Order: sequence, then structure tokens, then C-alpha cells
Amino acid sequence: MKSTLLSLLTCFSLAAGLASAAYTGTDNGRSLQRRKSTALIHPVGLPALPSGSAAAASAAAAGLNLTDIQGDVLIGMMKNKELFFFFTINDAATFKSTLQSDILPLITSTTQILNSPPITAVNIAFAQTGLTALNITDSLGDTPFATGQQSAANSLGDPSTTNWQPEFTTGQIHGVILLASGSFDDINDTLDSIKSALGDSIAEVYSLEGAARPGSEAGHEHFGFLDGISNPAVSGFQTPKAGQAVVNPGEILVGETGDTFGTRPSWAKDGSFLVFRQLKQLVPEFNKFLADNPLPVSGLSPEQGSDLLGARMVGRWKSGAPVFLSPLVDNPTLGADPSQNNNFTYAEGGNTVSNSTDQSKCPFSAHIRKTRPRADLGLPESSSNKHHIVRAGIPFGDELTDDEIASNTTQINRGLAFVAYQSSISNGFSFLQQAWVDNTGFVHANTGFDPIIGANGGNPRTVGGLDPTNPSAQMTLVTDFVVSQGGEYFFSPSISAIATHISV
Ligand code: N7H
Repeated sequence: MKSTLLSLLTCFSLAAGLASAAYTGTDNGRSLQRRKSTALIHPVGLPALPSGSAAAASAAAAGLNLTDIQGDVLIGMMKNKELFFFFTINDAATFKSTLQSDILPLITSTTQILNSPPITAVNIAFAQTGLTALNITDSLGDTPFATGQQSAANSLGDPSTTNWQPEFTTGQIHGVILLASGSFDDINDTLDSIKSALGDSIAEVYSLEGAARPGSEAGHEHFGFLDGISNPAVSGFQTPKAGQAVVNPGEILVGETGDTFGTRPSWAKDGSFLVFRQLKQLVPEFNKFLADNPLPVSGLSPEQGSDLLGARMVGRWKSGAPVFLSPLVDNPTLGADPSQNNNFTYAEGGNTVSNSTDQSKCPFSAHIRKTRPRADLGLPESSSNKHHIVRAGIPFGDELTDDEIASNTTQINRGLAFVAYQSSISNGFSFLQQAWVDNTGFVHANTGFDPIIGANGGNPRTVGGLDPTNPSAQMTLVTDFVVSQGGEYFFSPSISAIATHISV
């Protein structure tokens, strides 16, 4: 088996060379065309990844080892096709030795992703139950990780596990293998090799296929909004674009500068906690809600009023243009410009604090304002907000059918395979969902829930500030347009930790 995998690896290197030879156009990465088979997409409007050489130079200056950090952690929402393979470990000894001999060489580092991405990129992460099954007993210093996502369901606003994918409730998921490529054929070839190497030492519990949406919707999530614009710039990895949060590597990577969130064993350095959530999206119902409730702004048609309601719920137009910069109608040119589409703070005229009563340009409840309040908490953001995450998810499920559009009713399971990386789940995802998104008094009294992902145990949600003509009005949303189908908390170790600690 080892020799099969080695020849597969050789194919990867050759094909990676071909793939990079097939680049056409540069334009700062935005209009870059790649061979269909590559794992990453480059949607217009998303900041380009740094070149391998630029990342190597800034990583060296910051003392970051990008060859040791798994490739998904710092990259963000740019995958073409991705398979999440959730497994249980049946035989720890065989699993460890095969991990060392056969799987480790397949694990893709950040450096590889930037320089010569393989046809199929592979990453692996472990739940607490998986580390325990492997007899790794150190505490990683993060309570949500240690106790698992199921026990957090109610505190995250889920109506217990009623809507959860059953496999997330059995306690059997020990780990996840993430495979990203340009095609599911390539993904399945690699997965078959991995499964045949591991044999009965593991068993599949559940799999989920994610894919970028087709054509011009690539990079947009299922409600239609461009996603992945505003991930933090991690010092030592990226040069920030205007308006991007700049974070110490330790906010995302365990054990790096700025990780003040817990006591961790030394082997955990350069790992990151991976939050996985399968979030179903009720797209026809969302569209119907917008159509039924156009905002009554003078000069706007009902259709424009409906589009404005959707944009104010998110805080951005479908093109990615922020409502704070383009308050009444979309500005696709702005949405497409990664040097400008994140260039705002919610404060006017260079102030370091935003106006605490003015929601004319963007509601306090808007999804992107709830999850990153910028000047609402005062600038510089590096002092006021230590709760950043790198979002690295991908849509799952097919496009809307004619029947769904005609009936305004979801018939196919679709949504976002939400993935977020952080050096502390308590400080990252859990904090965002509990302390900000679901806290009706954040960022000011009567802000209400985040209308996109806010959750109230399945009960109606009040949301403030959506109507700019009557900003003190509260809307009551009786439908959750995003429904949690559960997930798990994982730790994505550094590649050297897998080599020297997890697989021995
Ligand atoms: Fe969100 N959406 O389509 O409405 N998200 N999100 N998210 N989200 C963002 O800036 C969406 C979810 C964050 O820096 C955009 O990249 C949907 C969870 C954060 O200004 C859009 C789902 C959590 C940001 C969406 C979903 C977050 C962000 C704008 C679920 C964490 C950056 C594009 C189905 C608890 C904020 C962009 C900033 C942006 C949507 C989930 C957090 C369009 C549909 C669970 C931190």
C-alpha cells in the first residue's frame, strides 16, 4: 500500500506542476484562471492569497513555520470541491502506525497550498474523543473542545439536537479528514487510497460533500451573498487589505504570539481548533420573507426594498459591497474590489467609536456587525476585539429547483458546511454565537438577534434596526432561515505534532 501511495504522491507533484503551468492572467489574483482541476477558486471580490514567496518572507520575519501548519487553517473560503469524511477509530495501534506511514505524507501544508497545490489537498483533525481513543491525555485547555459540541447544543441556541444530523449525536465521531480538489473523482481516488491503507482500523461514520456554487455564483453562499471577503489577516501570513482585521498569529494558532487563552502542551503549538457546523439554509423561505417585507424607503421599488432588507440583514449586498458604504442600492463595482470592499469601520469621519444611535447605513443587528463590531467596540480593533476566527467553509447541497421556487418551500437539504479556525473555541466561535449573535442586548440595548444565524432555541427572534425609516421598530422573525444540523469540535494539529506525538 505504501508504494501505491508514494506513486500517487509523485502524480500529485507532477500534476501540481502542470496546474501551476496552466495559470493565465494575474491581476492580483482576481481574474486568475486555473485548470479546472485545482482545489482552490479565486472569486472576484475575495482577497487573493499571498504568493508562496511573499508568505515565506513574512512568515520568516514573524517566526511562523508555514510548512508545519495544515493547509486549510489560514486559507479561508476558497475551496472548489471538498469532502468532509468523519470517522471513528476502532484500532488505535494500527491507526497510529498507518497515520505515520501512509497518511502523514499526504497531509498538505500551508506552504504546499501556496506554492504547488496537490490535485487533492488532505487535512486531518481530531475530536477530544479521538485523542482519548489514541491515549493522548493532555488537556488542550479549551472546555468546549473537551466536552464536545453536542453538550453545547442548547447554549448555542439550537433547540437541543432536534434538527441535528443523527451521526453527530452518537459520540462515535473521533476525527475528520478534509479532502479538497477540483473534482469529486479526484477526491474519491485519494479517499479510496486512505481508506484502503487504514483498513478496519477506522470506520466511516458520516460524509458531507461541499462545492462552490456554479458559474457566477462561485464564492457566493446559498442565499446569494459573496462570502469569505472578511477573514482576518494573520500577521506573518498576509499583508492586510484596507479594513481587514490584523490579528496576532496566536488568535488563530495555538502557542503563537497572542495565544493567551489557555495552558496547552508544547506539541499543540501551531495547531488550531476546527469548529464544524452543518448549517441548513431555507433559501426559498428566506426569499419569500424578503419579497413579503420590502423596506418602505422612498424612491425604491418593492423589489429594491426587498433587496435592501436582505442586504441590511447581512450587512452586505449580494455583490459583497458593504451597506455601510452603499446604504440603499448595491454597488457591484465596489463589491468586486477587494482593496475597497472591506474598507469601513462603522464610524464616520475617522472617529474611533461609532455613533451609538445611528443605524441609517447599517443595523447594529446585521450579521457582519454582530460577528465583528469594528468601531462599535472602539478602535483600534486590535485592542477591543480578540474574538476573530478564520472562516473556511463551503456550501453544500444542490441549487434551487423550480418546484422549490414555485412553492417557496425547501425540499432539498442545502446550506453551509461551516468551518472556523481559532486558538480557543471558548474565545472564538462559542463566544461569537453566545455573547454577541444571540445576545439581544449586544451591541446596544434592543439590538436583538443576528437575523441570519441568531438562534433562540427554535422560538421566534426579535431583530432591531432593520427598517431605516423606523429604526426603533423591532421585527419578529418566526422562521429560522439558518437551522443548525449539528457538528463537532476538532483540533487540527501541526504536521510535526502528527508525526511525533499523535501517530506514535
Ligand atoms: Fe457569516 N451570509 O450569507 O449571510 N457571513 N454566515 N458566520 N460571518 C459573512 O465578510 C453567513 C456564520 C461571520 O469581518 C458574510 O466574508 C451564512 C457563523 C464573521 O465583517 C456573509 C451563514 C459565524 C464574518 C455571511 C453564516 C459567522 C461573516 C459576508 C450560515 C460565527 C465576517 C462576507 C449559514 C459564529 C465579519 C464576508 C466581518 C461574514 C453569511 C454563518 C461569522 C454573506 C449564510 C456560524 C466573523
